[in-house]
Amino acid sequence: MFRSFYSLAALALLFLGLALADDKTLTDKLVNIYKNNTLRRLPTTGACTAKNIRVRKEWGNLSSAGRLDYIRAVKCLKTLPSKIDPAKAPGARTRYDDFQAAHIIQTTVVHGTGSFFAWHRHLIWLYETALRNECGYHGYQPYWDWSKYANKSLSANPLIDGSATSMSGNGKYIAGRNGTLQPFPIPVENPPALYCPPGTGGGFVYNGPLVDWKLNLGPVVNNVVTNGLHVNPNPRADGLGYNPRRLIRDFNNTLLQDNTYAIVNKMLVNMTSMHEFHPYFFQVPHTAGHLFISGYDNDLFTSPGDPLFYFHHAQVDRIWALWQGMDFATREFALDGTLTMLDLPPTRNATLDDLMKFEFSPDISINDRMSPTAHGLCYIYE
Ligand SMILES: *[C@@H]1O[C@H](CO)[C@@H](O)[C@H](O)[C@H]1NC(C)=O
Ligand SMILES: *[C@@H]1O[C@H](CO)[C@@H](O)[C@H](O)[C@H]1NC(C)=O
Ligand SMILES: *[C@@H]1O[C@H](CO)[C@@H](O)[C@H](O)[C@H]1NC(C)=O
Ligand SMILES: *[C@@H]1O[C@H](CO)[C@@H](O)[C@H](O)[C@H]1NC(C)=O
Ligand SMILES: *[C@@H]1O[C@H](CO)[C@@H](O)[C@H](O)[C@H]1NC(C)=O
Ligand SMILES: *[C@@H]1O[C@H](CO)[C@@H](O)[C@H](O)[C@H]1NC(C)=O
Ligand SMILES: *[C@@H]1O[C@H](CO)[C@@H](O)[C@H](O)[C@H]1NC(C)=O
Ligand SMILES: [Cu+2]
Repeated sequence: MFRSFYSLAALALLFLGLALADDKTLTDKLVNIYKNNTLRRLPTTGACTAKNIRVRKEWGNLSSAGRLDYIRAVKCLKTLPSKIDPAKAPGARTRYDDFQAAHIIQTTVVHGTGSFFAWHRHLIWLYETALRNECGYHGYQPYWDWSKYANKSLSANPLIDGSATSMSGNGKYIAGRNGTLQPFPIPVENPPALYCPPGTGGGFVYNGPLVDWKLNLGPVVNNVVTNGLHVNPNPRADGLGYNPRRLIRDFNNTLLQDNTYAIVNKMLVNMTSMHEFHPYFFQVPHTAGHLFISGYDNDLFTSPGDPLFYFHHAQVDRIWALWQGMDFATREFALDGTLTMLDLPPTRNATLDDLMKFEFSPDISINDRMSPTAHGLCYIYE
């Protein structure tokens, strides 16, 4: 009760006091409230305390050595053998592919559903753990702060500036393209479709550490509108066959107008119920971040083929954690959504007891991935 009162009082004060402050200042204040609320309820001894909690940082806040260590570890995952049952994903060749395979298999039940946030929270944690335990990475999963770079040139973001300490840059520009249209993945009447305009790349990634990056799985979605480069279809309809190819990107900064500090603030302060927060977040800023990266050969199913996926989804996880941390009493265990994407076709609401599947890793309940500081998790975002 006290905690809840404290948080609401703090939010009310922010309303009055900071109405005129700029958007970034308000986001910083909200981050501090989240950190405060997260740290002050941790026990002083035990597995997760304010002293030993792991800190996930914005990529620009990692040292050069930290960035190089991360890049090395991601490339290492691409050299280790796959562990997933080959009957599930015969095209998976590397450890990196396992995570993408799990995402492809689970796509239609973990997007626009009640498990969307919790499922991706666990996937990122499994990925971070593999980078650390199997490839000797010393840090934690960094995130991409969309808002920080939303109105700047692409080269202002050290994550994607194409330098040796970035995750590589844009794809080579290909003019005269039409954009893509992703059909809804489940057969329903009058299905919604997702259009992505052509951006500023469209070709293969040509600079930075990922120039030789190979995708093995997918694509799954056959884009209705053709684009710049021909992408061989996967030998299997489910996209889980072997289809080695290079990485395509098609950055478009304009799409990040849906990801500004003002929008983040509105979500954290004014979207007080999960029933407002989840559909908006899933459909607008989350989708915009994906479409920023690429419009084609980077569909809803196969998007973890590009390592930028984990930075985007760490930021999605961060904004959810911030939202929860504004007022744990009312928000920590809030769920919204059913078992089917956008409730098409209609199904029952998801519950905390529902199990989520990871294919190469044991099932886990939604309940056990609601908190970043419980059930074996212990991290906070800067
Ligand atoms: C965080 O908590 C400390 C004391 O625990 C307090 O002094 C500080 O003002 C708090 N900051 C925010 C942003 O609430
Ligand atoms: C980027 O996205 C905007 C907004 O959807 C669109 O108008 C524009 O055509 C896209 N492409 C480029 C190169 O700006
Ligand atoms: C774009 O669409 C037009 C009209 O449908 C078509 O003629 C053209 O071939 C398409 N361009 C590409 C690159 O596919
Ligand atoms: C970016 O610029 C546009 C147009 O000038 C403005 O409306 C928007 O608020 C700006 N966004 C950020 C994050 O500064
Ligand atoms: C929340 O909504 C109120 C009323 O519409 C508005 O004045 C305020 O600016 C909003 N706050 C944020 C952070 O968007
Ligand atoms: C399902 O959840 C929504 C809000 O997310 C709620 O309005 C609705 O009443 C719930 N349905 C049932 C049957 O509990
Ligand atoms: C980056 O690190 C500095 C110094 O530790 C900190 O003050 C700042 O808040 C961090 N920025 C972000 C975006 O986390
Ligand atoms: Cu996803």
